[in-house]
Amino acid sequence: MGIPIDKITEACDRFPKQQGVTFSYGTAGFRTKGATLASTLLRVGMLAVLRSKKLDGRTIGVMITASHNPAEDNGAKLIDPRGEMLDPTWEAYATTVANAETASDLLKALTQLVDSLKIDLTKSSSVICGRDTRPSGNELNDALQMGIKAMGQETVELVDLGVVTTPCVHYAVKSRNLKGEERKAYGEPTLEGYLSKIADAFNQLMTGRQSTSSLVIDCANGVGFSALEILKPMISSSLPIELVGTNIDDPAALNSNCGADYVKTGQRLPPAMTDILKPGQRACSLDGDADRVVFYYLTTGSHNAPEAGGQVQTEGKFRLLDGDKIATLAAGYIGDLVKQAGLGDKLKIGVVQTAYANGSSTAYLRNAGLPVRCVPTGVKHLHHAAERYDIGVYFEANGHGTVLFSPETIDILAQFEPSTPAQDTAAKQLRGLISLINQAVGDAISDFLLVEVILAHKRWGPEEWDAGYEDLPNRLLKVSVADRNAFKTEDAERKLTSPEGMQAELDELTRKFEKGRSFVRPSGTEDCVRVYAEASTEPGAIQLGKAVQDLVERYSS
Ligand code: G16
Repeated sequence: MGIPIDKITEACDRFPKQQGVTFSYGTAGFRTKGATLASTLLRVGMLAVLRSKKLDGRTIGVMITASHNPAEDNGAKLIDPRGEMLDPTWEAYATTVANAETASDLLKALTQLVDSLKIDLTKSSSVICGRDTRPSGNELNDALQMGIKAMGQETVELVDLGVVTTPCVHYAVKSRNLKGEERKAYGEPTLEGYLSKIADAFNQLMTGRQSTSSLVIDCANGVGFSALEILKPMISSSLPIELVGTNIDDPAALNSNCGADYVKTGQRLPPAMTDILKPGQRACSLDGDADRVVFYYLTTGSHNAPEAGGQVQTEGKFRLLDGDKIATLAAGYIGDLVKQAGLGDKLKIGVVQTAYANGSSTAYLRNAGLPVRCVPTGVKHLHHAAERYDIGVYFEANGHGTVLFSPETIDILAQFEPSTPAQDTAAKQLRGLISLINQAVGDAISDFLLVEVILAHKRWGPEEWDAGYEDLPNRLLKVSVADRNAFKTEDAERKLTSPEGMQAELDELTRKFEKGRSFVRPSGTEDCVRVYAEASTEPGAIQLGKAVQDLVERYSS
């Protein structure tokens, strides 16, 4: 049985590739203007079928989203059978197939793939797809499904989850690839199945605890709102939530003046929170597909500000609790539970960060005796690194992350026989966390519930959480350049190898600032170069950021 030439050709005629446009599978899959992507989604559908056939019919996922990017952008992520990101070797195949200009180029590329990987086309295949609220989502979904059907013919099982969050698709893929009792224990592969699984775990973990106040959640005017409307009544007895950023009917509102990226990059409150958030109340922002979250609050009184020489009296000052703060909170709490269970010698915890992690967070974790690894940006890199630990905590500063419990750790906890009531309580907590925390990928919803559980158990408000360490002042800048690919990096993106000579200049600049640290890397999701700068003082961070921005502009002109 060969590839279905007629159907592929027909599908290619319906969704032709724009000549001269080059697509690449970047940090989080394909991502660009939604209007140019139909041909890519068609090919992603075909590739998903081949990947499934190659893996004996195991379910593969496709999520149509551009996450934190503006509404006119869109993208596609392929999801592997355990709910993890696509195997890196297939990223290259995806790029090749997406760039085949004509139907005959595409047929050639697909045939080559089938031959070289010895894919048995008679095998059945299974694909689950979902999309966020973007206006281009429907057309791209049509293209995707046409690609799936063209390649899968009568042997494909296709499940369309509709408009859902990205983590829901990851979860559903993992669930669908489990069988019988295992699936029953893990949860049903639907949005409702997912939300009721984490709501049950959350309510269990919150038994006898009370949140200090309601949590205000900015849904970024995206799909997170639809999911939270379903979740809200399920958790209302443990945690009252107030939703803002709920306008999913106006496409232009998505991620605009709201959302995790707006808050983290600008270190500011979303305008919709201004009249709602009270000092000392917890708030968080999701992004457009609800796979990342950052927390924040307004101060109630004095806070520690080394840049101003110690304690300063302020009320209503914005304070960010980003992915680094979530990682330190989670690693500390889980580490304590492991010790309380008497498993400190058996279960080792490690933390994975990227170069964007604030220097203070890394120092704090190391001082606490935790191993910390730095890997390149992208959930796929963090996830794999975290899998090496018994319990791997990974978070990007921008709020992407989760906590992974290795299969051996899950077994140890399942079979654990406590010697004391305290050990029993700690082990139960850990087992509850495994159900609450998305083990396939970071999820804004599961992550904010995790934070709420920890704060409720510690009886902490946001200020107590924040007091762990003081972030070094920092700046995150986007610089438009003619060709971002001219900027190449090594050492987990902390050093530039190209343009030649630029890293030496950057080092020289950085040395001028106390605790100065800066790096430059091309974005994998936007057409820009990102600059990160931190220093011991606020003016220092601003000055260093600006100087590095000037350097980027000079080298790109
Ligand atoms: C994606 C990735 C993240 C990454 C972010 C920014 O997030 O999943 O791992 O941190 O892009 O990447 P870059 O700096 O390369 O543009 P999202 O929320 O857009 O899917």
